[in-house]
Amino acid sequence: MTDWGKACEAIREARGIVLTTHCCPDGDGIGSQIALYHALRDAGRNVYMHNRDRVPRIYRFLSGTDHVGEGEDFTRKGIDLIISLDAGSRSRLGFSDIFFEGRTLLDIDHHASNDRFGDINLLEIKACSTGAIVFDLIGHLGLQLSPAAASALYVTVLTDTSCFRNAATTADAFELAARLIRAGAEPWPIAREVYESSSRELLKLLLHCLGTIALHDDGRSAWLHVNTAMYEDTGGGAQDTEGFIEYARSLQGVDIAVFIRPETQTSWKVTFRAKYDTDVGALAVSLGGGGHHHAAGCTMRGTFDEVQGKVRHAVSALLASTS
Ligand SMILES: [Mn+2]
Repeated sequence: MTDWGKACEAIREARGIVLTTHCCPDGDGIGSQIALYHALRDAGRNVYMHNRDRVPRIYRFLSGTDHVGEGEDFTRKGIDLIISLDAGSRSRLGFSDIFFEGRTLLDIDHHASNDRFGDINLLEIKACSTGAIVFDLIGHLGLQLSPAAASALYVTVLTDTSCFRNAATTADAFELAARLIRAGAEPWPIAREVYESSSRELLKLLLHCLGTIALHDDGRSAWLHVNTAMYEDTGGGAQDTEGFIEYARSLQGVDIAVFIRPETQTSWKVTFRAKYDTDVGALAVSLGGGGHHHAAGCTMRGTFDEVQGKVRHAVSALLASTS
């Protein structure tokens, strides 16, 4: 049972609210944040947005993104409620302890691996996106859904269903999309912004990345990576790599796709996608990360070869157990 009462009460009673999402934010994190911001702001509430990392370029067309603060420091006074959107654990937000001190933490998320890190947890594992939970929350709070908020929520559904293709693509997801369109979201312009506005740097980086494609496990796993040298060569960066992994999953016969990119100087971000029933969420958890059944990830320390070796071992073991 989802405890809407506690979440609504915390929001109604808060003096100041900050909305935040995970590091390297995606369309669901940003869209959920922007939508809830508009709904609360339109109701005259004292609400702010702050993330550790920048809003990716492809989401900056959403109205309100220029009000999103960034960086590890958040010094605004009078904030007594933090709302975390689309993050499965507190560490995914990327802030130090001081950010959380003396503030109530409301965790709104749909990741199966969510560790209930909030003082209040609004978790709907079956929701197609965190935005779908935000949509219901806006209704429970009796707030208005403006066209700007509807557009932001449409982005959450579009991106977390991989354009209405993956396992999250349910009748509920289509029904929500229809309601958002009736509330003012425009599917074609939004799809153009998100999927048809790539920079040249992104395409150059993709070219490098596709050159690394490797098949293992008798063609059941496909591997792609980028590295710092490729960023320097192309002018592209980590934020351009969202979706690269889909090229690995697109190969016939591939069950697990793996994408590896630098996270810091000594660690790597490893992303997993599954095409059939293999549980990459559990795989990511076993490697210290988390996520969904078909889409997950983790961060691992070491050299590229060390990290790739460990992950290859884990993927091979998982595929051997399911063949
Ligand atoms: Mn999500």
